[in-house]
Amino acid sequence: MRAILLAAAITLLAGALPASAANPIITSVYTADPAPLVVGNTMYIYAGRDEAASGEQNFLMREWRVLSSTDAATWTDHGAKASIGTFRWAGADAWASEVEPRNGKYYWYTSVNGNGPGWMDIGVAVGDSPLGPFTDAKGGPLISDSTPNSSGLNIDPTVFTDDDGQAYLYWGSYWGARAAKLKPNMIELDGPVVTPQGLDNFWEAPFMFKRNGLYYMIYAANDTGGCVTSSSYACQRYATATSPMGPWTHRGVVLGQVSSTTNHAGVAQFNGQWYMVYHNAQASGGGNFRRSVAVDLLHFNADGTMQRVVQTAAGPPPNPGGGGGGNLALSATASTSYVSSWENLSAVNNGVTPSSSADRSNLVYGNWPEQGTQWLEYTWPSAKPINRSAVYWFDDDQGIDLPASCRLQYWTGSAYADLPGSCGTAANTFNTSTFPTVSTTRLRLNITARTGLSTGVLEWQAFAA
Ligand code: FUB
Repeated sequence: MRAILLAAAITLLAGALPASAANPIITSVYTADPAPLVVGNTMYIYAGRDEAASGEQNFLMREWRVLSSTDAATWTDHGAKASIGTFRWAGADAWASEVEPRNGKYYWYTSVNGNGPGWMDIGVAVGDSPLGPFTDAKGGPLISDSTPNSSGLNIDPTVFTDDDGQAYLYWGSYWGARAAKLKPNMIELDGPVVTPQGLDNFWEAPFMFKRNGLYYMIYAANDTGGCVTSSSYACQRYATATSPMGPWTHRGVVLGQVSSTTNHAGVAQFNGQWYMVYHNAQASGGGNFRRSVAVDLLHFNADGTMQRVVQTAAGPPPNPGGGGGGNLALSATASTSYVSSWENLSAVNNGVTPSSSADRSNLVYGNWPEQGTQWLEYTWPSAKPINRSAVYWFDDDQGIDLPASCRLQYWTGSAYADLPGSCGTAANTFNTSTFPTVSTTRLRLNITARTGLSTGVLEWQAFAA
């Protein structure tokens, strides 16, 4: 008992509260406006804190907190790492924020109510680590109502740095999205404020990221044409572009209405899996001004469009990665002995987590009408240290069934060698097998069908040791 109390005391002294592995991810305080950032093997979420009393009809927000996880399922609250007091020129309203790394520093862009003319401003704090400590980086607002062509409400910054090092700031509310380039110092605009085109029904809360060379912008919209049941609520629509300043092409709704009126979200890839972080009013005693951060899986289709996020109470399963190495299948080239012409080999490593072995909502790989033993193989241009595989079988209850058996092999450089252990043939789950680390450019999955049947795979993962 004393040991347990001591451990609890040490945790409290360290200022970090362990949390549960379900949605909402933190229930000790109300948290809102989450923005994710992955650094190494940790996902951080930067979030505001809702302090409004029960029944109050206004935001009371005075600080920004940092949450972190190494498996995207169990979260630690590190407490407030910035607050209104971080900015001497500000006086209220610690609204939505986002952190962007650059040159070993972490720039925290915040919506905050300055003491000067106008209402909301965007400030920048900077720290040497994802947990700070953070101090005001500029000594005044980066964006205010006096910035030429600024938004009707200057809140909700999102900063994205492209591969060439150019950083972009998007922000805005009241249907007024705005964008500007940032100088390399990250605290000054580099050129005029522009009004991005193509963000259909934009209301507020932009969040920008890039995947496979395509730029994505998710943002809150509040139209009743497929977004929400009442315009006091919001959904997350999204648009894509081939250039960071647009023009953007609207693609649809990626997160439907949530239980709070506001809807604010961010996206991150972590250990090979994509996630959406957002907020809702689901915590006990929660409400529109007492919101809580939730995390759920985000899936992409083969054409780069996003599936609508399924909001869950359970949250995502733990994803500790392969010793921090992540799912190497995502960077592998897949090949096979046979794929049915109406099905897709690319299904096996498109990063999807199926909901069951009958899940046809994404691409599927199947080899009907071939029988006997068929194979799938991953190839990498250079050798990878691999010690874990996980395969999710496809079963269409027709010609494709769970396999009778399977066997993993790796390429030694001159021949295929068996990996020890069974690779598992269970339905509705990832069949995980671990083995002593091999360094190889090819991993092969041999699949032997049941008599008279063929086999299929929804997803096959391979993890780095
Ligand atoms: O939390 C205050 C404001 O509500 C945010 O800045 C908006 O995005 C909305 O979530």
